[in-house]
Amino acid sequence: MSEVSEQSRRFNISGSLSVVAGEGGLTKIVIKASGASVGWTAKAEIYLNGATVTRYEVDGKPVLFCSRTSKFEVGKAIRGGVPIIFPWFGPHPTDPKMPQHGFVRAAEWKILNTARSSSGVATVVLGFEASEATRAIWPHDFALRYTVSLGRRLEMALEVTNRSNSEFRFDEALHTYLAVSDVRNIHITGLEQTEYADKVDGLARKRLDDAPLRLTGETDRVFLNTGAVCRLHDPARSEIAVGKEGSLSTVVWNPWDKAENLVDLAGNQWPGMVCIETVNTMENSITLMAGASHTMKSTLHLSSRGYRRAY
Ligand code: TA6
Repeated sequence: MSEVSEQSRRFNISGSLSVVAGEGGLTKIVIKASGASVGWTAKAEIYLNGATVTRYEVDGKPVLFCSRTSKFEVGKAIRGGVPIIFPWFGPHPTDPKMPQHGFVRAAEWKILNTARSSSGVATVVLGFEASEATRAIWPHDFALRYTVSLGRRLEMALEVTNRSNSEFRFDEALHTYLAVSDVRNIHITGLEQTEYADKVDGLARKRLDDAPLRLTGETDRVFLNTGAVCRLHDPARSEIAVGKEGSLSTVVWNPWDKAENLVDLAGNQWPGMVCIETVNTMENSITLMAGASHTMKSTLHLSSRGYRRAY
């Protein structure tokens, strides 16, 4: 029996969830949910490669961006959706040979559990654990559990457990690519008056003023010490709220014309996306005691007429 068919047998939920072969033959989980009471339908897809949520739609409207030129290959990060960054954010702090953004976004995760609630919410739990290979890169024992719940909102919770006998410090991110009509016409609220490190200006420390954040060129900002909900306002689409728990950093990124240097984001796709990432990095990195766990959660909610705001 193939790996996919064995996982289908164990984890499929009729009418809600199926394990199938996706792009490049990579295993993906397709999830459907609907709210009979108020008539919404939602769909999501998660690749076991990096436990990457690559698709999230509400009433047929896409919330996430995934590059048309993304690779779908074993050991390669997917360009789009919600890659998981752990245990360092950005370049490795000391070794330039190490992969950017850690090593779990290009690793194969395992399905631990699937379920559907009486209200129609479908949940998948994925896992990834330290191994000899990871300890050779990052000398700590850890376990990750990633819980994705699809209902009217998409909830993604990353739990890190320290299985070492000493504390360790780590960065983490849910590196969310949101779909927009044109990044030059959107604005983001929720980060007003917030300090940030500007990665396009030598990490200079700045503070946003009272105006909503509008992007006018390459933007790569690490907002710090903020637990705020961010709202993405797009004149051509419904508002998207990015809520979070257990996270004090928020990153806003669009490569603008530098995207042409990214083979998996080529073809002038950059106007169609903006990253609003749920993060812990820099002075918000997490120090975890031996045996302890920490959970960071990101929630995406597409506002549309007739629904009360989740936040
Ligand atoms: O989150 C923003 C960022 O750190 C940018 O600096 C840019 O490097 C982006 O991540 C994408 O990184 P990647 O390694 O996926 O090309």
